[in-house]
Formats: sequence, C-alpha cells, structure tokens
Amino acid sequence: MQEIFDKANTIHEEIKGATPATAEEVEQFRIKYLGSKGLLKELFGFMGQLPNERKKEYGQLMNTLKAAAEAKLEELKTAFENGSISNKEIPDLTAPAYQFPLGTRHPLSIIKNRMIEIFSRIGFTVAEGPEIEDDWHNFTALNTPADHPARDMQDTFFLTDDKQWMLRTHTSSVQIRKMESEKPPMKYIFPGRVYRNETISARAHCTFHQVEGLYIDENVSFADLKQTMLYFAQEMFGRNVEVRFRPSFFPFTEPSAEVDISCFVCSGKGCPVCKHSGWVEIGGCGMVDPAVMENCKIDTRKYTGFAFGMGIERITMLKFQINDLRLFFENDIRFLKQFESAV
Ligand code: 2NM
Repeated sequence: MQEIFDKANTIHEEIKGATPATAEEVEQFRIKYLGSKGLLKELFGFMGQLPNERKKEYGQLMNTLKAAAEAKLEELKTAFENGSISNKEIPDLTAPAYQFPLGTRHPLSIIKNRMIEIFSRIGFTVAEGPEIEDDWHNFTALNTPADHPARDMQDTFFLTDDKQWMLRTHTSSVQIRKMESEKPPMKYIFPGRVYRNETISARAHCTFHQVEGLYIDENVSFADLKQTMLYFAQEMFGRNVEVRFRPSFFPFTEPSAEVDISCFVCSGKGCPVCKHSGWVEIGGCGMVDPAVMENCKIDTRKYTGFAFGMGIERITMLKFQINDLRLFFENDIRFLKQFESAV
C-alpha cells in the first residue's frame, strides 16, 4: 500500500523536475504523464487497491500530480510562445566544428607557384597564351627550319593536314606573341602546358608543363643569364648549390646551353638523384637569336635578350624525389595527399 504512495510521490518529483527542451520532448512529456495510457491514468487505477480511509488522501495527491503536470505543460507552452525555447533542437554552440574535407594543391601547382614567386622577385611577370598554335608562332618565327626534326609527326600533334595548326610544343610560342605585340624592355615568364607526341613512360609524357623566361633590354648579356639561373637554382634548391652551363643547341638561341646544378641531395658526392655524377640538369637557355627578334620586328642593333626553359615536372620530381612522371597525371589520391603540407 505504501508503495503506491511512494510511486505517486516519485512521479510527482519527476514531473516537477522535467525539462523538455524541444516540441518533440514536450509532446513526449504530455503522452508519458497525461496521455490516455499515461502514468497518471495508471496511478488512478491503483485507487481500488487502497483501503477506504486512505482513498481521500490518495485522491488529493492525484489531483496535485495532475495539476502539476498540466501547469508544467502550460508553462512550456508560454515559453514556446515568447521564444525562450525554440521549436527546433537547440544547437550546442560550444561543440567543435567538424572539419570540411579540403582538397590539396597538386605538386605541379606548388612548384609552378614557387617558380613564379622566385622569378617575380627579380622583376619577371607572368604571361600566358593559347595551347593551340599556328606554324608561325610555334616554329617559323622561332627560327625552326621546315626540315627540323621537331616539326616531325613523331614530335608534334598536328591538328590539320596542312600542318598549319598544332598543339604547342613549348611556351616559346607565347614569347613570340609578346615580342610581336610589345616593345622592349620586357621581362616575362611563361608557365603553361605543352604537348609532345611521345610514348608515355616514367620519364616522358605526351603533355607536360614548362616555365620559360624572356628578358630583352639594352645590354642584356650572357652574364645576366648565368646570374639569373644561379639565383633561381639557389632559391629553389638551397643556397649551397652551384650552376654549370654546358654548350648546347636550340634553333631560337645562340649561344645556347643546358643548365645543371650541383646535386642538392649529396652536394656532389654522388647519389641516386644525380646518378652518381654530382650534377642534375634543370633546363636549357641561351641568348635570343637575332633572327627571332627580327621576326618580331625588334631592333637588334639596340636590344639583346636571353631566354630559358624548364620543365615543371622535372623540377618537381627533383624537389620531391618523385621517380615516375605518370604519377602527376593519374591523380591517385594517395599520391596527392602527400603534398598536403607543402603549400
Ligand atoms: C628553352 C631553352 C632555351 C627559348 C627561347 C625563346 C625565344 F622565344 F626567345 F626565342 N623562347 N624560349 C628557350 C631557349 C627555351 O627551353 C628549354
């Protein structure tokens, strides 16, 4: 008998202490205590088990309980109406935000941006141009004769049967466009995608990226070119690297050279990166052939210039010690994720 009173008192305490916070919780509260199968109905049902002398007392207790539950509901109703509790789940503003999954910058973009940054500090600005080129800008203006092997089907993706249109094989075509449309002094770098008809392997691809550079002014000399290459090499690979220039040939420069740097991994002692030679090639360069400048109506009695070209893939592979070019184009997330912190 006493258990019935105890149970009723426990439920009374529960009702007084209940804190439903959402519309749904309020409804659950109503169903639980005041619903047609609710706890108060159940408690009323115990009346018959009580001796007559305690029925009055129990009835009063029941009325108090019912009044308490109804008062609680009324109180919550007004709280909703005046907005002190909202109809929606109240968000926990102190909870930590979940991390939005961000992509990572492609390693080629990282290195391209670093190259742009390095050259921009000595006055080069970025210029860009079309990937579909005509014969004049890609070959003829660049002093590349009609029988030059670069014009071979083996190397160039021609777009028309007359070979007048092609995918550019270097960004030098943009340099021609700049030299045609502007007057010296000019100091530009030309980052961009180029195309060559090569069999895809660990070291070659049919598309890759270059940064070429061009500086034309009065009295630009090979010494300026050497200093520019040394500055770049040290900014990119470390203050201790040395540069070496090996005589070479390009149709558009004279004289021409390949640029090597002392191995930044082993400092020239010999390691797999430099294939035990102590030196690694980073690009080509030379003094712009006067014939090229004449093609662009630049006065070669007044101006001289240097140009250089580097493969972004090559610099990136050296910098991050990546041994297969194909990784750059496969976009395997496990590869790309490794450059998350490289910025
Ligand atoms: C290279 C190497 C050497 C080059 C030259 C020119 C231009 F248009 F001024 F004649 N553009 N790019 C050049 C010179 C590019 O890439 C390996």
